[in-house]
Amino acid sequence: MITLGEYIIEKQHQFPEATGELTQLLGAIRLASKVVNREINKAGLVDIIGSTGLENVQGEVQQKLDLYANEKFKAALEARGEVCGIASEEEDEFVAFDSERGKNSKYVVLIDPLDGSSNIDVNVSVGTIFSIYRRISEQGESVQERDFLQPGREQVAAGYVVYGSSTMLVYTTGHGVHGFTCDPSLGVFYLSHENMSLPKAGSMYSINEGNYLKFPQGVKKYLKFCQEIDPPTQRPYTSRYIGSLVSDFHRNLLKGGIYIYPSTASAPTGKLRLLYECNPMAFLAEQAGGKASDGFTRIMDIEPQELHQRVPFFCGSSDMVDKAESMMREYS
Ligand code: AHM
Ligand code: MG
Repeated sequence: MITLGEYIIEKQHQFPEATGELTQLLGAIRLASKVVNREINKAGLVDIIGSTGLENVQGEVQQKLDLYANEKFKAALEARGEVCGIASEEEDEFVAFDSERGKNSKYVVLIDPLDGSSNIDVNVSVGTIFSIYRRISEQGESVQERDFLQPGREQVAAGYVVYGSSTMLVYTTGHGVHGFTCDPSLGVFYLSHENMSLPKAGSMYSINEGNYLKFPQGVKKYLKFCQEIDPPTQRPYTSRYIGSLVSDFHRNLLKGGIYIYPSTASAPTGKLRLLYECNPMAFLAEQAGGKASDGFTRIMDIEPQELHQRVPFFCGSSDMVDKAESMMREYS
C-alpha cells in the first residue's frame, strides 16, 4: 500500500530539477482536506450546516462549511510557506502571503474550498477543487493579480478531493491522473487508482435539464442526440446529474461521460468559474485522455480577464465533447 505522501516523493525523485516545494504544497492540501473531511463527516451533529446569512462576491449565499473550508485551506497553505498567495471562490480579492517566506515562494494556488456546498444539508457529496501555477512576478515581491490570471495550460498541478461515500484525492502534475482513497480509521490517503483514464466514448450525460428552455440551440440538439435510440452507439445515454461538479466529474472520469454547464438565456457565461472550477477539471480531463471546452474553444487556452470569471463548460470523454462542440458550431 503506497500512501499519497510516499507517492508524491517517489515521483519527485524522477525529476532531478524538483526542489520539493510542490511536494510540500500538496502536503498542505492533503492535510487541510483531512480536517475538512472530519468536519463534513459530523456536519449533522454540530452547528455547521446551513447558511451564514452572508453572500460571497458573486451574490451567492455562503454556507458555514464553505467558510470553514476556506479558512482551513488558507491557513494550511500559508503555514507551509510554499505559496505566495491564493485566490479563492470564497474571497472577493486574492490573498497575498507577505511573510518573508511567502514572498519568496514561487507558487500560487486557486481554490474552490467546498464546491457543491448546497448539497451538504442533504448529505450529498461535495468536493474541494485546486489549481497550482508558478508565479510570473518576481520572487521576493508581493504576489500580483496577474499571477492568478494565467491560462489553464500553465497549470503545474491540479486536483480535487471528493468527500463522498469514501473520501478520495485525485490529482495531476501533468504526468497522468492518480487517485488516492482515505482510510478513515488511519486518516491516510492510499494509492487506489493509478493512471486514471477517461473512456473515449462514454454513455452518460450530466446537465441540469431543468434549464432546457434557456439552453443554446446547439445544446438542445446535442441533448436530443443523447436521447435518440441507437444501440451500436449505446444510445440513449444515461442521464446522471448530482449537481455537485466534483462528484459528477469523478463518476464520468471512472465510467465515461460528459458534464455540461452551458450558457443560458439568464446566465450568458454559464455558472462555473474558469479559474477555480473549469481550468483544474480541464487539466485533469486532458491528462486522463478527455477534453474540456466552452463549446467552441479549449478551456485551457482561454485568457482569463478577471478572478471570478465564469465560462460555459463541456467536459469529459473526447468523442462526446467533440460531438457537442460540432453541434454548437452548427446550431448556436
Ligand atoms: P458552487 O461553487 O456555488 O457550489 O456552484 C457550483 C456547483 C457545481 O458543483 C454544480 O455542478 C453546479 O453548481 C450545480 O448548479 P445547478 O444547481 O444550477 O445545476
Ligand atoms: Mg464551486
